[in-house]
Amino acid sequence: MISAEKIPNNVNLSGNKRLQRALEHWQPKYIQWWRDMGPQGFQDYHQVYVRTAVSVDPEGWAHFEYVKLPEYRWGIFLADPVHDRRIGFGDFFGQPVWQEVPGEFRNQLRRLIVTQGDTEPASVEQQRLLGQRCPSLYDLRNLFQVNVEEGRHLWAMVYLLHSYFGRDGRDEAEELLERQSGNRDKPRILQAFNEPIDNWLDFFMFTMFTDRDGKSQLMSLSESSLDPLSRTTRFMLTEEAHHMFVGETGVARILERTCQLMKEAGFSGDVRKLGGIDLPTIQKHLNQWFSLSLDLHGGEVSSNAASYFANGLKGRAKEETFGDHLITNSHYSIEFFENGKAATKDVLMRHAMNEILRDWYVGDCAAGIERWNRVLEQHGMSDRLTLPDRKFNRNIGMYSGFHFDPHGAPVSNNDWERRRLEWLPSVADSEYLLSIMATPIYEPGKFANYIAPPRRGINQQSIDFEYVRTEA
Ligand code: BYC
Ligand code: FE
Ligand code: FE
Repeated sequence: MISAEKIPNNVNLSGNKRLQRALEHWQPKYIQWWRDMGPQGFQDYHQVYVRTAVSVDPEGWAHFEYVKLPEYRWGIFLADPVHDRRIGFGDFFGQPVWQEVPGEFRNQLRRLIVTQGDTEPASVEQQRLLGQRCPSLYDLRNLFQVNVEEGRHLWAMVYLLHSYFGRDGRDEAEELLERQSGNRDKPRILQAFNEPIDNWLDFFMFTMFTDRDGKSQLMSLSESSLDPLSRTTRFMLTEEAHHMFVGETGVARILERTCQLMKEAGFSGDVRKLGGIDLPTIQKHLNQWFSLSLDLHGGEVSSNAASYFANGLKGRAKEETFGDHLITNSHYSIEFFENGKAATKDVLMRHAMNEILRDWYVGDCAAGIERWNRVLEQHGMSDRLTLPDRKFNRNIGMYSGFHFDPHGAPVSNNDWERRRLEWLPSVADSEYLLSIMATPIYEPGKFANYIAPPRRGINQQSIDFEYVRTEA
């Protein structure tokens, strides 16, 4: 049994017996899910040096301790309320925000919360084998930090479902533990969350690009008129920053090591012969996860998105920075692709909300690519990584059903089949990556050959700190 204190929270859980009981009922199912579907081989005998949120202020937030993963204290935290907060966009602009779910928007809000909630456990499932292939204890700890926080994000959505959606909220909370990443019969809702993450290059690209979609979507949900949703997602955003840090620095460290190995090989040899990861392989994984994550923003023209905006459920990232929050008659130019040709057309801006958020996302990714290229530059390399065009490898929206190369030029079906493995990871690439990750590194301060050590440790600990320890 759990007590309110065992679930750290700032929602006065002990003062709400009905909710407390509902969560007490859900909690053992969650733990069972974590044991079955969470990090394989790291349930009972390992202690991990993780950060646990015990309150939303900076001190409570930076609380570090060793814990066994199933004993992590998954908490429920909402960012502090904003006094007299008003609806910031859409048809109800300027009215007070909602503390309860309006009946007419119940289905839409439930769907948004369920979709958001579904991604969180999905990512834990996708990453469950990585601990057995880790490049260092430092990285192993970062993987588990990300995993427990995604678990906490699931708790955050389950809290909303239980608190505001009655019986169907409870049912949805159960189903969040029943769908499974990659399962043929009951897959996760969004496609990127059914893709395997077998190796650490995939993991770093996922946390760079797919967690950044988390940032996009959480930013837009934090604008929501439903105040508890806004406050929950605002706090989740503070955790998201670390996930993207893990991805960005992970790839940067691989790049650094690749540059060293290229130099050792006299720039002529194959980096793979030295056990490193060659730049084309890195670019292919970048292409893969960036394009999958573009799909996560939905169709370019979407009546769902228009309705979310009109009803004040989901805004633009940084809505307050826009001049017009109603945009009833504004238009937005989108590049259509018809009869084999591109043609720019104006659509009602409210229908283009997914594309507007994608614009923000692409810009945020581009800044990250520039930082990666600085590593190549510092090592005197002329090679550069690039973001593929947003039409490349799309399965959602108006470019799906056509093929484009990474520069955005249309290619025929035949050419696509012939050339796609120049642009996307092949089975041979995956096999190579698995081969260099087959032996995990569990010795403090040691790093796999394909990745450089980080600049510094976690929470001012040294790099050779024992971030994960095995119980005697
Ligand atoms: N895969 O009207 P459209 C995170 C469906 S990541 C499969 O354009 P809409 C995290 C769509 O449901 C952030 N299906 O879509 C990261 C619709 O179906 P119906 C997660 C897709 O609704 C790392 C149809 O296609 N949060 O937190 O405007 C680790 C037409 O689509 C996909 C959210 O997603 C897809 N990719 O936009 C851990 C926020 N895309 O109606 C965690 C909540 C679309 O025809 N979700 N479809 O049956 C949303 O805001 C929206 O649902 C979406 C889609 C932006 C995802
Ligand atoms: Fe998350
Ligand atoms: Fe995340």
